[in-house]
Amino acid sequence: MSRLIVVSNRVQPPSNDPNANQGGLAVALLAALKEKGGIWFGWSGETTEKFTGHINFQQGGGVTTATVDLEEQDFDEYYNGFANRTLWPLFHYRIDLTEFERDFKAGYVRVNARFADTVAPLVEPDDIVWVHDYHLIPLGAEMRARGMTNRMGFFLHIPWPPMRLLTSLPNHRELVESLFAYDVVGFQTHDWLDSFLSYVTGELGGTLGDNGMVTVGDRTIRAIAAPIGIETASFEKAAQSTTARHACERMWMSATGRSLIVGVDRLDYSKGLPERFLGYERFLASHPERSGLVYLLQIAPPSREKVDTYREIRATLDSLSGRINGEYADMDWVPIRYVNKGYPRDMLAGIYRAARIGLVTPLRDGMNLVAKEYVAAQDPNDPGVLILSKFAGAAEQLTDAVLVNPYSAEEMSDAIATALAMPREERIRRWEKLIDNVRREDVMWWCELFIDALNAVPQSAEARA
Ligand code: ADQ
Repeated sequence: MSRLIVVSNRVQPPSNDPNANQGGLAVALLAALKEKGGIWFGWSGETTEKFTGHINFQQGGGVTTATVDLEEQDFDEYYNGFANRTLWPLFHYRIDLTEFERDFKAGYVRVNARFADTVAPLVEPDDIVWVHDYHLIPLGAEMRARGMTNRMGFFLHIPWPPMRLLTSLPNHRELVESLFAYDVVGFQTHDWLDSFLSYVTGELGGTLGDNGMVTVGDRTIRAIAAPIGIETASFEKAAQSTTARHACERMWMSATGRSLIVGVDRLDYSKGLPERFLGYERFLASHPERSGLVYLLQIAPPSREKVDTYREIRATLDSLSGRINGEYADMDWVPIRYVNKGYPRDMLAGIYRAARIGLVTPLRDGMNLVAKEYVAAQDPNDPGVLILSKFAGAAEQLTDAVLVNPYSAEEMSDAIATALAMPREERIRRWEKLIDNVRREDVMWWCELFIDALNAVPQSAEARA
């Protein structure tokens, strides 16, 4: 049986501790690796003076991980540079924040080549290789250039931008053409897939065949939509754990009868946090009868703090929450509780369960797992309401949420009012449809969907050519 080689920017080390705070993606990939055998390769998160290619292997829970350190310059140009200052904003439609620097691109190409050099000796001819995310788009082409003929797939966790935006990237053709080194390329939604296909036909003169087959020049690949899910069963269980119950009770006690609205996001401009605060402010202004009866808990742990735009968003939110609280708070009530830290998964599940509304309003998001976690954590007899941005990938599956345009403070305000007034029967009716999807299309389903697509690719390079 062929082994699975997973390559991503960062690697989650396997852990035998059941309370370890592992994300759903790590859990799914580790489970797939355990079943098929193989290796998870990526950056250790550490920097070193000179790149050596020395691999640190770790074993645990039946899985092997392999990590390498990168140079400080790689960290600046590849990770903080091309990945997070160029591709991340551009792919989230933020051309105003996108930085175009030749050094960033050079660092990106260099690190992808280093990854290829380091991983190539670990891969056996029958292995299937699954590469993750925007950090590693050219890795497939680099591996092919080193003679690897394995079946290879690539999954993009973030949106694919519209053609006109993508063409503003210098050398955009080279980047997209490099995707044709893979055999299967996956996107979170049909929307992102369609944007990719329209670029390929419009810019690269590609042609579309049956079953997602796409041809450019002499290369044919399969492009699919494969929406990522969460570890639903275990999240539902987490929401009923003792820790979750305590967190839930703590929230209720501190709420003293007020309705809780919760937001949980990495502190990132794509998550639409200032717009969310402004939408909530509009709600407070237009619904004075609700004053003192509701509050917003926004949990937002900082991320990517070496990038200026991330420091700026933090300053914006500090001042916005201060202004709104200054204007509306009373001696026994603050309308926004704004917390900059992370919580363990069980506790988070309890907080979700205590909330009457889950407010998930990114301006653009590949999928958004918080929306799915909020649904999984609800009490089936008295579920809360999910308010979800139309521009999150999750909106393609979670159509029974209250869908909003996150740019419109008025729509956000109306949605909050609707959700607070929503009768229990309607909340239950909507939630049952939402949980049905979150259970069916969970993270293992996603993982199998992608691996099945890769397994369906003819094994020999000649047959694929
Ligand atoms: P992210 O942009 O990181 O992921 P998201 O999908 O929402 O966004 O996942 C965030 C995860 O972090 C969730 O599991 C959430 O519980 C956790 N988290 C957030 N705040 C936390 C806190 N304060 N404490 C503890 N945990 C917290 C990228 C893409 C998404 C895509 C995922 C997976 O941007 O669109 O859904 O990858 O493909």
